[in-house]
Amino acid sequence: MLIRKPGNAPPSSEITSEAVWQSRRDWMMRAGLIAAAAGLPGWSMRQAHAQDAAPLAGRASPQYSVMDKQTSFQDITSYNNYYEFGLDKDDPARYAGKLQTRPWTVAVEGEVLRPQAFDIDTLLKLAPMEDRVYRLRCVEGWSMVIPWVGYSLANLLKQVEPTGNAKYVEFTTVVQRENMPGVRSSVLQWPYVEALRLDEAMHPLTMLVFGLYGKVLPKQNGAPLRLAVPWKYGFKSAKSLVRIRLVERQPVSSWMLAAPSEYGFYANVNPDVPHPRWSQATERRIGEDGFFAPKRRTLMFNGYAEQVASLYQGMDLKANY
Ligand SMILES: Nc1nc2c(c(=O)[nH]1)N[C@H]1C(S)=C(S)[C@@H](COP(=O)(O)O)O[C@H]1N2
Ligand SMILES: [Mo]
Repeated sequence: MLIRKPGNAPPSSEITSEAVWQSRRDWMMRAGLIAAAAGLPGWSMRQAHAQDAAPLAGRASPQYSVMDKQTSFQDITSYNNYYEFGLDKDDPARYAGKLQTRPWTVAVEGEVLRPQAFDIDTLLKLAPMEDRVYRLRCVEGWSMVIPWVGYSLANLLKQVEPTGNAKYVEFTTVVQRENMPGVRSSVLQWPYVEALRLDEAMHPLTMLVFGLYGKVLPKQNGAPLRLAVPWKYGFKSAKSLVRIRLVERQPVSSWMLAAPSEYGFYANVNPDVPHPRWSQATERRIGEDGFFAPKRRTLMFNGYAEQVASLYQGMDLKANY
């Protein structure tokens, strides 16, 4: 088990090394200035600006952090899936700059006693921010280790008081047609919709994320707030949330609509259940494993079995993929 136990927590400087940060940022700024001086438009300049994010402090949360080597900020923010901005891995970093993240409200509604529209500035203060290092395993076969900043989604769900009829939680993400070149394509149905069972949504590991590496979340990673559900494939961790609805029946997600035999509702990381077109037994850690590196074994529930396996007791995880 690779979860940190309380007592051997690393100093928070290890989680967010400001010195490393600063020097990387300086380098990027200089690279950006050189690009501008050379008359090079675009990508490198935008990269430089994208790193100019405001700090967002959290307290270290060793009990919910893994000890794996953290993926670099550069890789986390330049190798993305955010289909609203395009299908290529560098499209989100290239185009997400136009995303408008203020004003921003999140409607929390449905089977709740106190439905409410939360302003982003209210959500930023709703619970203490925590630094949590999570694994992210994409269904495509790559993985990263990301130091998120945020808090358990349960903090928000408790505020609205779910009724006895609430069994599932549906997450809807933003559509800004004029700012999102990818939504002209019909690879997925927009808005991007994901969902969890209520007990999964209430699990303390399920995180509402506002930042990474001690900074406000970059737009390509789902600003101003997104989910992180570390024991499920990455597509469950919906970005740029605008609505959270508690419902009685299991919602149909965008990925289930697009390819029901490939993407199920549960989408728990499971090395024993292959995707119909490829194995899920191994993965490539971005920034560490080259294409010729020995295969890294994928862990059941992405290594979080100790915390979450009990949620699925008695369930056939091959049928409920
Ligand atoms: N709205 C939205 N959320 C999304 C996606 C997307 O295309 N649109 N892609 C998902 C997928 S497939 C993954 S692997 C993760 C990637 O998160 P990251 O770019 O922060 O690493 O975001 C998920 N959330
Ligand atoms: Mo993914």
